[in-house]
Amino acid sequence: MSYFDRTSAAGMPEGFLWGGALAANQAEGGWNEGGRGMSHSDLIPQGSDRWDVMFGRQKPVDDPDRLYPCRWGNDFFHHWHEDVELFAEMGFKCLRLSICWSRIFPTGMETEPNGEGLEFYRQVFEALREHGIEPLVTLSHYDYPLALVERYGGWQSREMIERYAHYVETVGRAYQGLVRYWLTFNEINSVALSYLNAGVTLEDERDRAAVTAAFSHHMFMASARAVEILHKIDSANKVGCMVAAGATYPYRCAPEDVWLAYEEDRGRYFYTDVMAAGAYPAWKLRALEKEGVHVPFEPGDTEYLAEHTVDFISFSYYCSRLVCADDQVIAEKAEGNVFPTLRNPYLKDKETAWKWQIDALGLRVTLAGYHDRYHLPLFIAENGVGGLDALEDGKVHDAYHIDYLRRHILALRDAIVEDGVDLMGYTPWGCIDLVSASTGQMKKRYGFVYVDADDMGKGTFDRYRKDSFCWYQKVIASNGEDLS
Ligand code: BGP
Repeated sequence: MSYFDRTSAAGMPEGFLWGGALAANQAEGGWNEGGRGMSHSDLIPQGSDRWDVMFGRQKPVDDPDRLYPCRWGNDFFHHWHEDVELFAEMGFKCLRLSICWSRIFPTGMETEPNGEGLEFYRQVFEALREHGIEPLVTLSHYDYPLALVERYGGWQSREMIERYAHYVETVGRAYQGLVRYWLTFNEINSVALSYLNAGVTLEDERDRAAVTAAFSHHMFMASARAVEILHKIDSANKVGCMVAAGATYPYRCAPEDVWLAYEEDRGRYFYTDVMAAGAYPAWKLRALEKEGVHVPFEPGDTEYLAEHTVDFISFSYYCSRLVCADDQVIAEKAEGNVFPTLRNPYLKDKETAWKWQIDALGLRVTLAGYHDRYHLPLFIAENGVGGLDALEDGKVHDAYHIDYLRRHILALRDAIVEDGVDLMGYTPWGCIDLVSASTGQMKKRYGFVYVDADDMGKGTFDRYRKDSFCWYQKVIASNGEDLS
């Protein structure tokens, strides 16, 4: 029997947090309701320039003739009651969701929070708890109050740390006892490519290195600040970081390729080295010095980062990556999550509707990598495959989705049982269909639950259980023993 033909992941630990993940910017909608302020993600348009805006190469503008899918998402804002019921029916032990900062502080500058916003999340968290579902809350998932972004140029400014700290303190106090697991920034390493994830638009690429170093440093300091604040509020709080992960493979066994793959992974580990191990690694400091890039360290920053490291590491995993040191070698590029990669010929037959490759064993490699390096608890905060689903007679047959998840659950089971990885939980991405971050489409679907809405935001927004819904319910009920 081959590795992925198994139909049982027996041996999963008791209390494992099975669940699903979503984020305010892609699910919530209700962008101009409940006293919410405008968020910078409300200005990421559909269309050919979407990537230019997202990558921070073009300034986002509010154009009445354009469509901005984050403004409607899957309308969780109006459907959360039934969504929580559906998650409970599947047996979720955990739901990863994010708080929209501008729902709490509409411009980010207020001293007093928006009561309606606080109340909204309170009700959601309470409903989750009533069903025994542990909320895992991302404090910042690709959205900042637009006013802050405009005022400070995003995380380029150190002022952002104070605004973020005030927000974290507010929600930390408001939800004390309701929320125990927190993530500071979604996919923090994505800022290396997508400056807008740091609230930055950089029309002049010449400043790239210095600006990147500055906003990354400020985000690290803010993340450490969140750790300090949340620990002070409640010593039971567990605070994690979140990175876009995926081990890098060398295209050939040429030492140059092996070294390049090592360098790529080291670049990914840089973020967890700072947030989990508490220091900038030597290679990074030397590289910055060589480039003549100044990191805006202030007195005490080094000690502060060392003191307030995270309790656990969470990451998204969609696929491994592949690199080659020689441009002359014929290697195709592949589509993938955030970071570019070459197309891996060994994964060739497993490509999906959006051409993201599938490598379940790569999840085990990735888990082992983090475990061996940091010896901290880990959390798979995102994983999944976006596909085209058809609703027919109220049913959706998404066998490809089940197959993807089954393979990845086998891999994570082996990481736990065979490799001794301390894995807290697994929250597949987009557990209910939502708007895609990269394409802005609704038709790129990850969910166990189908949402009747199209790319234009039209539809009934009614919810339907897919085949994968019943399958995952069985997986959770058997604690992974039954993957059939
Ligand atoms: C990650 C993001 C998520 C989510 C996911 C899937 O990078 O953290 O927000 O969107 O990727 O990507 P996409 O929506 O582009 O398919």
